[in-house]
Amino acid sequence: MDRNAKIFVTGHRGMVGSAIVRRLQAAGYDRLLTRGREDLDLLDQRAVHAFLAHEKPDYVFIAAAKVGGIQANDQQRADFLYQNLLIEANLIHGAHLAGVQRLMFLGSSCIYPRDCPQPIKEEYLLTGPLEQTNEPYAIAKIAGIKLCESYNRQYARQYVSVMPTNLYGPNDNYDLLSSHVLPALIRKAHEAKLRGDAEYVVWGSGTPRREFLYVDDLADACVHLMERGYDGPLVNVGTGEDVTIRELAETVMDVVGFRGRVVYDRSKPDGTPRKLLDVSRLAALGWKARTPLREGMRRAYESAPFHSPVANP
Ligand code: GFB
Repeated sequence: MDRNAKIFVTGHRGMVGSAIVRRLQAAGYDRLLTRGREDLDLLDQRAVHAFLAHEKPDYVFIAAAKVGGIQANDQQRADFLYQNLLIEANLIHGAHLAGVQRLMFLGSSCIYPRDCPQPIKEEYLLTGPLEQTNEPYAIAKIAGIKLCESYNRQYARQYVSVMPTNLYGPNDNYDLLSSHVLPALIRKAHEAKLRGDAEYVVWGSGTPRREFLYVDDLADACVHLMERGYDGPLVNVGTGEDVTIRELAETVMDVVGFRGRVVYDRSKPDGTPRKLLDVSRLAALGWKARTPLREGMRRAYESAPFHSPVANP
């Protein structure tokens, strides 16, 4: 990527988009294009197409999406499917109409079949049924991957898809009903510590396994792939290591400094039992995750909106 390239990062206020912006700025890319929801509604096809036709960016990163944890995905099924389909269709087709040659689409590891072999290789896509709690979101993301692939095949575009594992870091969502597990546990452990509670509640059985990637590592991988170029159609981005939710809950307690015990609320869903990504394609492209889970968790906790270093030494 030329340092003078005009780069449109969508979702720049979200956890992923803001990390991509930080990473691009640190590398000296200074023609970044961003728009808040109040200025550009990504659900509005006409507005998105007009914006892209006018700005004609050289590169587009699609980090904008309706996202959330297991409960939000399960309960807001129509919103997750509809909004994600519109966002990606408007941006990908609009980019094509505006002559954008290079685009990166961000997906998620939940696009793979629920019970596929572990670790998950890119070629397992569409080889079996999906996990029910996030099927609408996964279907929308699979449609985005296929849009990219199809514009490449029909119009010789270079639209690539990256599939990150579960992410965490600065600008994460800490709302206990809609967040992912890691920010939820950080907040619950923090509040339990402040109240002097004896225990904190973790959803499900504690046995599912998840792989966690610090979002600045993801941003680094995205920029690496965009700079290097790759043929796709998709590439997994993860650490290659996973932990049980029980292990995660205990590490969170340690990092936050809450000395209680974990209780499990088994009325909440476990979701998919395991989704560990095979990251060998990414390794062959010259990239590896750097931030260990405990270190990333410490940074996430320090940057959490409710964390005050003075009140909580
Ligand atoms: O992170 P999470 O919401 O999403 O949940 P998924 C991961 C696991 O942590 C599940 C358990 O087994 C949850 O039951 N868990 C324990 C909790 N305590 C909590 C808690 O307080 N809050 C939450 N949220 N979980 C999402 C998908 O799946 O992952 C999305 O729904 C997307 O589509 C995203 O792919 C990365 O890993 O189950």
